[in-house]
Amino acid sequence: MNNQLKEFQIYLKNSKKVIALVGAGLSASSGLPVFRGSQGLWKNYNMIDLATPDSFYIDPSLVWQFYSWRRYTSLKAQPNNGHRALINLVDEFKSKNRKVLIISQNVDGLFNRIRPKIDEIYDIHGNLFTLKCTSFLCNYIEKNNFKQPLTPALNETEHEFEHEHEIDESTTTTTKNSPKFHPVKSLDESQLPHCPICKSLLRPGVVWFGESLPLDLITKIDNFIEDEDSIPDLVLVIGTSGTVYPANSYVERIKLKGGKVAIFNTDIDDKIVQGQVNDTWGFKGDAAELLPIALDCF
Ligand code: BJW
Ligand code: ZN
Repeated sequence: MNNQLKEFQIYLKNSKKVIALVGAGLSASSGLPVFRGSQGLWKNYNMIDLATPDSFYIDPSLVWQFYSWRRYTSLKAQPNNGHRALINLVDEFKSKNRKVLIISQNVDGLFNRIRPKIDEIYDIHGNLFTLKCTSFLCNYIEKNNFKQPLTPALNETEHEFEHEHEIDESTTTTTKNSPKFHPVKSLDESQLPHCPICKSLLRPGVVWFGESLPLDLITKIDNFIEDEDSIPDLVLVIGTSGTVYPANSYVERIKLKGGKVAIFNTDIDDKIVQGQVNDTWGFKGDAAELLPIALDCF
């Protein structure tokens, strides 16, 4: 067994308090695209440019088509062994009365497909299957809405996904028709999802740039990290670029408290992988393959 892995497993086995920060890379091998880099495109739009209140305000039709596609791809995807390994870690720690918290930036709901409710997993960026009313005067929120398509006009996103890997017979060459090559439909606001109470436009229950994260979760995370009676031993940083605040700030805060870091990512600095960075392990590769091995040490 590789020395780094052995050392990490001994440390994990003796840890009393562990946090995992999860990003899109965990769901990559379930077939869901990440946000940044060459994979982070949808119909030639940069995915992160669509994750803003301004985009929705300017063009709700465009943003709803994007999220309808995200809902559909997430529903079609299956959780992978990385999700399962993390749930096993939660169970293992709870059974030994140790503390564990999974902070997930993913909105795909894949953990919940394994087990509907896990108190130790916080979806800090919301969930694709939650719908919220856009009216300031209305507090309508619907959770676990898996209806697809949400409206008849949003149907086409499914159709496009089904044909993503079609063979283009007109040119007799095999093309991997990415969804980015399909034009966006122009939909009237009346064709988008509306609030059953006040009839205003509904929006996806996710956290966009410039929006506040759920305050209850932020407070619980702060308390978990700052509790002076039990300092975090370790943070697992899984499939995230660590570019988004406040999620990225947790790693630094845990380090400052003396916690060690273990990174699971397809793209890691060589120095980290070679064990040349203090208190940091780096495991380079697919998180869905690495986690079941690395976390299997109890
Ligand atoms: C693999 C792999 C495999 C691949 N195995 N690994 C200036 C102006 C305005 C705002 C700000 C500003 N400066 C800072 C801010 C705050 C802002 C922010 O952080 N901006 C930065 C970009 C600069 N943050 C916010 O606005 C947050 N709210 C907030 O802070 O409120 C207070 C405040 C407001 C205003 C100003 C200041 C403070 C809210 C952030 C919400 C982020 N929302 C999104 C969209 C959610 C809905 C949706 O999914 O559509 O969340 S953005 C997007 O990024 C999404 C993700 O959860 C998040 C993180 O991305 P992630 O998961 O890291 O994905 P990638 O693609 O970046 O990385 C994937 C990684 O996986 C890579 O490393 C790969 O190598 C790896 N990988 N395959 C393992 N198989
Ligand atoms: Zn409403």
